[in-house]
Amino acid sequence: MEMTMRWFGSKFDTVTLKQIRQVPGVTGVITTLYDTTPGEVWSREKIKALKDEVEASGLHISGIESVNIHDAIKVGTPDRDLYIDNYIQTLENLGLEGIHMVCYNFMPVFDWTRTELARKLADGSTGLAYSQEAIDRITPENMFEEISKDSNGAVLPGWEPERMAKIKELFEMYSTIDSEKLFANLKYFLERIMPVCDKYDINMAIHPDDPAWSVFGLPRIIINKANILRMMKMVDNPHNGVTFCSGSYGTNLENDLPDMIRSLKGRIHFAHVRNLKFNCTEPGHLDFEEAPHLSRTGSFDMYEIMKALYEIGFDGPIRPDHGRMIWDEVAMPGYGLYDRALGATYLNGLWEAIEKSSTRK
Ligand code: DNO
Repeated sequence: MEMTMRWFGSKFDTVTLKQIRQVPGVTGVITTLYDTTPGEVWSREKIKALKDEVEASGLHISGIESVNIHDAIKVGTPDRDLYIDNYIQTLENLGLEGIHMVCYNFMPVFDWTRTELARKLADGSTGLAYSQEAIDRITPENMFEEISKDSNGAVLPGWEPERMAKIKELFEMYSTIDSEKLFANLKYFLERIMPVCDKYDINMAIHPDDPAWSVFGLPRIIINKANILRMMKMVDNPHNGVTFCSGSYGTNLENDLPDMIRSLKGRIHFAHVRNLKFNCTEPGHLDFEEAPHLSRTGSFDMYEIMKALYEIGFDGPIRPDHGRMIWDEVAMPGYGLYDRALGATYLNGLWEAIEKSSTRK
């Protein structure tokens, strides 16, 4: 595996490449052209400029998170082919610049969904949190307003104001889409992009829906083992793979994370590893917060997760996922420097221990 950190670009991120370069063991960044809109072609020049900037810092681009999918593709409207053509062009330009991993998601309307971006945790830090009771009380529009208040001025990925301004329209667009249609539209999209992925050896890594169930009545399909295996099979090409995100699949406690990892051998192209702490697991009152990475501070056994990745021979990029805000840092919620650097160091430590004890056998 290669340890990486997500970086949103110098115009958008409070964390610098220089800082990332100094986190022990981090050699690459996962980045994006954050000011492009879904459906737009990424020019080779812009990709090259981003690559040059990253490489000048002593790091390299380990993958893209995300090249977002236009709603026409998810909904399957008649103009979807035009947007798929643009996506193919973007993939080609990335391939020509030597970038081989692309993370994306197929979630309708919202990307990840949390009800709080700055819940005060017991140690005085703040972190992202989800409460079912809060979701049941609010409308999608209110949620956007609530969330923006705590965003520290940052534009959150998947929650861009221009997009949220059209939220009613978006819900309308998806009104006839159920899980089966979403699966069919995903299949159509994947079948069309596989040839360019084969040509440039680009691993597509679908991100799970977070949380791993339907929210506000919208269908969500990348939520459990059965559905991802169905997705792998429906377009059975090694370039059709997944981002294994422990914090997203882990929202549903029925998901056995190490078992899911083992069942996806060869198809995990990217890993997001983080912990959650469940305060209440009763349906209807479900409540969790994003804990520090360390196993005993949350509900997951991070050693078992890393061990499963090691055992399947995972060799793609991995990144610590959302961090808390600690030490008075002001940054994009989930994406400050300090707690993610602690996460990277802890995950590197687990990996080293797993690797060494396994060679000794
Ligand atoms: C949240 C992220 C997601 C992820 C997208 C991938 O912090 O993990 O926003 O980047 O779902 O397209």
